[in-house]
Amino acid sequence: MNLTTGKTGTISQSVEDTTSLDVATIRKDFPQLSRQVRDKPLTYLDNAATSQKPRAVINKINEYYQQYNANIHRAIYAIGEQATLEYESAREKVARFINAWETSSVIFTRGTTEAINLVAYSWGRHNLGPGDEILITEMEHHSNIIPWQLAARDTGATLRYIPIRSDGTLALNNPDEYFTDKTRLVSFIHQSNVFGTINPVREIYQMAKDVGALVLVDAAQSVPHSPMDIQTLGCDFLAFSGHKMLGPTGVGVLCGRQELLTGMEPFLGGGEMINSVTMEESTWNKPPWKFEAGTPNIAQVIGLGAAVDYLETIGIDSIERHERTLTRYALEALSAIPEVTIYGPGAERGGLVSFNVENVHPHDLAQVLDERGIAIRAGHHCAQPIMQKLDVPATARASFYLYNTTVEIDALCEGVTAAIDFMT
Ligand code: C6P
Repeated sequence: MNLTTGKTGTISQSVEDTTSLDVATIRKDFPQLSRQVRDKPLTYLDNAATSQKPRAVINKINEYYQQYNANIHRAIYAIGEQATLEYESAREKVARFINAWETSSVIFTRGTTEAINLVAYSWGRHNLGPGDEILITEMEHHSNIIPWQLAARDTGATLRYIPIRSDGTLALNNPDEYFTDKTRLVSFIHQSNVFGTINPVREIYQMAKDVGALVLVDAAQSVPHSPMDIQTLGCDFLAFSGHKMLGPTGVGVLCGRQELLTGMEPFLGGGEMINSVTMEESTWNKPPWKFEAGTPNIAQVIGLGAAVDYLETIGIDSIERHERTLTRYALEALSAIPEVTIYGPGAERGGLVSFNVENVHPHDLAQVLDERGIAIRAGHHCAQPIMQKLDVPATARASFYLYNTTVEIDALCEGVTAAIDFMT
C-alpha cells in the first residue's frame, strides 16, 4: 500500500503488516483525508478532539434532509414516521454497540458534557446535601469537574479528588481515604484525553459499591476506540460524544440504569418529555424521552447511527489493535528524539501521545507542524488540573484513529525535529 505524505512523497506504509485494517481503502471513505492543507496533504492527528467523518455518515445526514426531513414522535404522515423510525433505530444501534441494559437506557444528549450535566442536575441537585461527598479524579476533563463543582456549591456537598501519580495513573493504593460512607457518587474518566491512561473501571466500581456510591464513567475517549460492554464494565451511568466516533457534532449519549433514570427528575422541561400537562402540574414521559425535551438533534442522531454501522463494519476490535500499533510506534519514534518528554503510562494506554519539546512551546510546535499540513492539538486539553500537576502550561498531543498510519507518525517526528532545528 502506498500513501503520500507532505515531506516524504510516496512511501510504503508499514503498519498494515501488524494490523488487520486495510487503511488505504478506509482512507478513501473520508473525503477530508484527501484534501490539501497549505499545499500539503492533510495529516490529521487530532482525533481525540474530534474525528473525521466517513461518506456514509455525511450521506445519511443528507438523506434525512433531502428525503424525510420532518419532526419526530408527532407527525402522522409518511416522512414523519420515517424520521421517527430512523431516529429510534439509531438508538437501537447505539444500545447494541455498547450492550446497554435496555434500548431505553440510551438518552441522546448534545455530547459528553451535556450527559454529565444531566446527571449533575437531575440526580445531583435532588440527592446531594451537606456532608455528602462527590469523588472525581485529578485527571478529569473540565466537563467532569465543573458540573460537580457547581453541584457541590448548590447542594453543600463536598467535591474530593483521587490524586494522580507522575506517570498519569491514579493513586488508588489507599482507597479508604477517598471511598467513605459519605461518598455518594464517583465520576471518572475511562481513558484520559491527556495521558491515554486506561483506568481500572471494574476495580473503582467495586470500591464505590462497597460504600454504596453510584458510578459515572466518562467514556468520551474510550467508546470510539475500544469495545464497550456497559454491563460488564462496572458503572451506573456512561457518557460519550458522537463526534469523536465518526458521527456528527451536536449529539452524544448518556446511558443509565433504568431504575435510576426512572427515579430521576427531568433535566430540561418542554415538549416530548411529558405525559400530561395541566395549568397546575405535569407528569413525565418514560425514560429516555423524559430526558429529551424539545425537538432533538434528529439529523445528528441518525448520522450517529450511520457512524455506529460504519464502526461495526470495520470492527472495533481491529480499530483498537490498529491504534495500539500506532501508539507503540509513536512512543518509540518520539522518545528517540532527545528533546522530547512524553507524559503518561508506558504500557497500557489508549491511542494518543501527549508530549513537550525542550525550549519549544507547544503552540509554536503546532504552528510549525501546521505549515506541513499536520494537525495536532496543543494546549491544556480542557484538563488544567493535570497541567498544574505536571507543572507545565500546556502539552502537544497527537491522537490516532482507524485511518492513521505510521507514515503520518514519521511526518510528525520529522516536523518535531524541524521545529527543534528552527527554534532552539
Ligand atoms: N475532549 C479533547 O481534545 P464534548 O465536548 O462534550 O463532546 O466532550 C467533552 C469531553 C469529555 N470528556 C473527555 C474525556 C473528553 O476528552 C472530552 C473532549 C476534547 O480532548 C475536546 S476538549
